[in-house]
Amino acid sequence: MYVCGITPYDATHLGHAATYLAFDIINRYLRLSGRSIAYIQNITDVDDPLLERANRDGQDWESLAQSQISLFRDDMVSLRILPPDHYMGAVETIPWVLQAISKLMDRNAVYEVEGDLYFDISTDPQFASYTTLTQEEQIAIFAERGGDPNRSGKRHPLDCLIWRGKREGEPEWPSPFGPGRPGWHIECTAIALEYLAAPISIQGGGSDLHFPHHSMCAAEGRVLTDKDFAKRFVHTGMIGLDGEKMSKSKGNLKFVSVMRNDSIDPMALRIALLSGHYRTDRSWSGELLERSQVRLAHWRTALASPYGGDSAALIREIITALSDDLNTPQAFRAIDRWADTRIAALKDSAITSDNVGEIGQVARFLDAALGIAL
Ligand code: 5CA
Ligand code: ZN
Repeated sequence: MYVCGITPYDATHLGHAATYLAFDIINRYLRLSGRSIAYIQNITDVDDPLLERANRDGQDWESLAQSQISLFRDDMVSLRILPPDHYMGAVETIPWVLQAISKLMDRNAVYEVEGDLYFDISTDPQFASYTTLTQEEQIAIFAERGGDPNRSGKRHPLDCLIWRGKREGEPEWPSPFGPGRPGWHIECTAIALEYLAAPISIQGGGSDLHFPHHSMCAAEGRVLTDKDFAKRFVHTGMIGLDGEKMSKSKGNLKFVSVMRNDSIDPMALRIALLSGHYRTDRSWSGELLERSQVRLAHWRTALASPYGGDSAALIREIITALSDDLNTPQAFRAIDRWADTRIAALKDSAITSDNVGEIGQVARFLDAALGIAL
């Protein structure tokens, strides 16, 4: 499983957190069901938006990236997200990108425009076969997401940059094609194929990456390997705030680290972000956080209660829910019902060996399958 990682500025907002939580549930589910899984994630630690932010703030781009990566890692730990097996930055994987570019060149899929190298999308006859967007829409989104459809000298507006030649004031690395830095899409293609054989089982990320990013990776991967790049593309819905997508460009971000500093229990954030289905766009609100805090307290009370509740039935219900395209809302409703039963039993039960229940088993299962530590 390859999941697109952060560009390390303005991390970690609740949208990022929701996306990595969804893949954490997939990771846990596959491991629990006995599959072996290699989980790879990148860090886009050199790219236009990061350099622009560093310039804007008069900050060194490397120290900006390092500080945000370290914040992100602490946020992931606090949210109890299992770390990927390999977590690789673009800067440390430049040799893999150079290899991939050479191989694309061997396949006549690369051309030069004034010192910059472009991937020629026409070399993949299936380019964009996963999208229903018209070509006009593709070009508009490509431009929004850092593409340069109007640059003269390009063969096709959607051809994407894979090596950006040296520019004054920008970081650069030596290469057989002249000094420069890697383009965005080729970074994920190269890192994924270094660890995983095509077709990889899952390429994942937020739905904002569907086009162009994952279409470009798919096309580059197909030209590089003569195989499909991924068997499945898994895309998470966008988290919004007050009806708008939470994004760096809109500046309407809620940060996990700020909430942690405000002593908000990361388990309440985990419950809040997983209480909607991972594929749907959903909205963050103070009210959702409050409801999730109450829910967490309710589950904790239930766990501390000595009475009742059928733990085996609850575990079955959770597995059934997760097996249905990771239906965490349904799993959480099952936990609510189980908690209600245990708390209601407090009123009129006497402790007997029949109604104690396998409480340790429930706690361990919620931890293993849902990452929720009560
Ligand atoms: N570095 C690239 C991927 S190679 C990137 O998109 N970085 S990012 O920092 O912008 O986003 C990191 C991850 O969070 C991506 O998978 C992205 O799809 C996801 N994401 C970004 N904003 C949101 C949001 N509002 N809701 C849910 N997921 C989001
Ligand atoms: Zn990516």
